[in-house]
Amino acid sequence: MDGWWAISIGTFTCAPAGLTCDGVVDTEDLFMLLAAWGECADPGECPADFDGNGVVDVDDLFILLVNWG
Ligand SMILES: [Ca+2]
Repeated sequence: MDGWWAISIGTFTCAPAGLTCDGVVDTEDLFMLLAAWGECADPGECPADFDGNGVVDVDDLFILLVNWG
């Protein structure tokens, strides 16, 4: 489990699971994740797909919630 977690974090220049890059994971990031929910049209341009599996789903939501705050 540590493997995919580290790879996911390594792709970000912001805080882990911080989609707005404002230094905090909050409702704005949650709304961005929900807006991107489902299959990624372009997996290379899918920042809410934290685990990199090509789909924004409950696993990515869990990662966001773990990094909340
Ligand atoms: Ca995913």
